Amino acid sequence: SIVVVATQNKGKVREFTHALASLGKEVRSMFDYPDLPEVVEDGATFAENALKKAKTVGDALGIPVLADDSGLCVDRLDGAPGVYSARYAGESATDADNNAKLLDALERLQMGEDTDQTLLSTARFVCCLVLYDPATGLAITTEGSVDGWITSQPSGNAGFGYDPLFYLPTHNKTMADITIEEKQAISHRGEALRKLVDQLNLNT
Ligand code: ITT
Repeated sequence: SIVVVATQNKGKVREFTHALASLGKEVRSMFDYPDLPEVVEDGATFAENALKKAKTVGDALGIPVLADDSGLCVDRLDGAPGVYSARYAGESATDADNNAKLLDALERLQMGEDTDQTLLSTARFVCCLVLYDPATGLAITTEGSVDGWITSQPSGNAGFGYDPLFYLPTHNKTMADITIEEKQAISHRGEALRKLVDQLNLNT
């Protein structure tokens, strides 16, 4: 069967496709449905934005839709970029732009200090998933997170977004150095998805 994910992020599509294949599900994304209404992501929280995406696309298609709103919260930046993670360096920022801006912000903070640390701050990835059914108006929400450090030495080509800067002490690698299977086992998205599947199984 098919699962529609209300996303235009190719990295997310790859991860959902991989995770849901083992459950016999085929993933479709917003790339497969032209002429969808524009989603306005102006919520103050991941949960609000995930619900907005799921509702906009679910109501337009008339079928249940899954949405993912996620981001990186950096402690030394008081939780930024947070809900602004995708457009941290501007409205049409690339992953490279956002990563450069993050390192710049943290390296500026370090300038006044007498240290030269590689690990610049603790941080966490957060993922909020919403599964919305337009037939009932009901939405199921789950959340996952993973703790790590922002490293001044980017590494790895796997994953997407801030993954090359997100150092995992448990692996002595960045999130972009590990495989998609390893990422799924520990990531914010993997955790949120397992919680969602658990809830759906409980309700059937
Ligand atoms: P959609 O709204 O179309 O799903 P988006 O990229 O705009 O795509 P978000 O608004 O949820 O998605 O922004 C999340 C940003 O946070 C994303 O662009 C990445 O920069 C970052 N991010 C989220 N999950 C990540 C992950 O697993 N690894 C690296 N960066 C991640």
